[in-house]
Amino acid sequence: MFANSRKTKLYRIGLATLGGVLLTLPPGTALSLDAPITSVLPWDDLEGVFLAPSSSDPAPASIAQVSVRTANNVPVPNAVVELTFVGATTVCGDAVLSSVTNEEGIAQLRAVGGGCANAGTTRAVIKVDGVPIRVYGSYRSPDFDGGGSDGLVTLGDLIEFALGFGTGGGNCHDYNHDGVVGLSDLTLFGPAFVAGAACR
Ligand SMILES: [Ca+2]
Ligand SMILES: [Ca+2]
Repeated sequence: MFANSRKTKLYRIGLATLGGVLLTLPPGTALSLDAPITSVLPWDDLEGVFLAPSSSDPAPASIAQVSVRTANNVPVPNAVVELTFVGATTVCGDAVLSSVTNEEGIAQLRAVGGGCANAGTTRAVIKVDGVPIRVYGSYRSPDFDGGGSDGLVTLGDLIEFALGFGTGGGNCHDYNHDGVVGLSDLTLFGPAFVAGAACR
């Protein structure tokens, strides 16, 4: 039930933003989506974007499936899905920040990179055909050593993770936004560190 209310909140943010965009669009601009039914998984569940530098076995949480459907629940193919960040982010060359929905209305984004941005009303935005459908308040990554990101998950990031373990309060390594750096975050940090994730 909590998850549903969270998703409803995200969707309302999307709709509110959509309303703002509609008011600012030039006259005559056509929109292919009126009130889209969308999901962005797993980032909706994590309540933010999870980035990880490149590795041979990419972190599943860094790969998002964006589902776009009309208000009547019909898949929307050929829609351009774009992800942008607001803040100091490291984006690796093999990141996929723009994609097109297939016949099932699904597009895949790959947040390959690092960095952390918190305490912002707009830190990451996903648009469909230019219309914002998600506005996330943060993005987080194992590649963050307390000062920034360098495209590598190394000892400095491990130290920062370890220092934060068991604490909360908006820590950059609380990837699932449950208020504490815990075991669920370790399952995301560990593989990136062990694999020596590094930007290509
Ligand atoms: Ca790093
Ligand atoms: Ca957590």
